[in-house]
Amino acid sequence: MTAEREKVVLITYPEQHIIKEAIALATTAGYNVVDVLTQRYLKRAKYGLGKGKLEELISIIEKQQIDKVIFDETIRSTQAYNLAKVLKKEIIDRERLILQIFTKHALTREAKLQIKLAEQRYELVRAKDKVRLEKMGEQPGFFGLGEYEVDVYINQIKRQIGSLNRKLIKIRQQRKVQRTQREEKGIPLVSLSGYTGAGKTSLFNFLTGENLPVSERIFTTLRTTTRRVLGGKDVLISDTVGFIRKIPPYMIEAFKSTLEELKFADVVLLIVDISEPIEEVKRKYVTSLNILQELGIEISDVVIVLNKQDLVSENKIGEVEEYFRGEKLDYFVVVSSKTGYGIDELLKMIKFKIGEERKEYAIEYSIIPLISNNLDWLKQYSKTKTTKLENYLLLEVIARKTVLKRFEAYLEYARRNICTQAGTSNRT
Ligand SMILES: Nc1nc2c(ncn2[C@@H]2O[C@H](COP(=O)(O)OP(=O)(O)O)[C@@H](O)[C@H]2O)c(=O)[nH]1
Ligand SMILES: [Mg+2]
Repeated sequence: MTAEREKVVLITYPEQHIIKEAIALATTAGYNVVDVLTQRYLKRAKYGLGKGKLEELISIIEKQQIDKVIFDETIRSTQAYNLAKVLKKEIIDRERLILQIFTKHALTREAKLQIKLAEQRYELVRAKDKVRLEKMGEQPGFFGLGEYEVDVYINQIKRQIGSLNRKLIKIRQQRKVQRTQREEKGIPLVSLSGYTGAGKTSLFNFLTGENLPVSERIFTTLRTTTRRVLGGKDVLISDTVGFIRKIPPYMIEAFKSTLEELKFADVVLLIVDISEPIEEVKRKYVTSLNILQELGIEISDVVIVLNKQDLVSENKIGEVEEYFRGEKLDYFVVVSSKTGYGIDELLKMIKFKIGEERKEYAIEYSIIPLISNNLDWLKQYSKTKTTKLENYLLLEVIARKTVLKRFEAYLEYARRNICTQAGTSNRT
């Protein structure tokens, strides 16, 4: 498999955590990182790189038969042009790399369109740069385009952006319908989230792979047809695109829609790399939680997975646990996706979270016509018993928490509707 991957040399900053993230990003995008070059400042005018580093890069490219160069910064058109001219290799800058990762992870049509939109915005900025260069006469005949053709090119991009925006508006109107269709599948879904490099894919592989004893295998992936059974039920698991430091604002929508599947999950595992300095662990955890909340995920559906236990001292684990205990979270667990430490406990928590609950609802007869479809739906995914009482219908339900939550949302909506109707008729 490695043989098919394109070989890249990665240029980034010297800080350890930045190098780690850059490698994880490149790997996630499907590249084989064969060498890493670092420099304290990557925004030098001509090449982004200093002269010495540039020579080093040229020799790496020759010796190791590099296919492409990844530049872990945003790169300007002039720099890209200068670099490509000297290196004779395609340069992928940080923004393009992130776009490639999003493209790989986009499942829905909306996510795909959002990414196309971000790509066009990326192009537009650079096209403007090209025009500016043309006009200043800095790069006569840059990319072989005349001034007229460049304007045509820019207009083309703008038209594309307009058309993508219109398609997205339409899709948003249809979105509600699609979401319920997916939810109605009724199979519990566990989704992995967390920063790039935290260990999502490693955990995914551990949970779905051969390293678990057969009795513990509960997962089926979204990408294969193999199904593993837990007490007569399948559980789906999905890996997602990682959170990334410094996402440019114009990519946020693409990022969010790529992560939309998290909203369908019964349980969201938030993977945190505890081998990083404690301050970094806290910072990333807080940011991750904010992202999840922004996406509309309830904290009660989240299990914090403190990963890479095998790299950390007992003392540090104590410190980390103390912090998370202070956060008053119900569910966190220390694991290693490498050795399997803590995985049993994690599985127990998952099973508990997707387990069934019993609840009772007193439903006014007046709203029953409004929720009759929802009642049919509920019956499909739960065990229900109804008793007719004088003032209301008593509904006893045993179902998964997500099913119950969904039903409660319908119920609330119906009740609110009845109230507004009553309110309006009072006034008239
Ligand atoms: N020692 C150790 N390394 C791990 C563990 N989990 C992941 N890794 C390593 O961390 C890096 C990033 O992991 P990956 O699963 O690709 O992270 P992702 O970006 O969140 O999918 C890889 O080099 C993994 O081998 C772990 O529990 N222990
Ligand atoms: Mg991954």
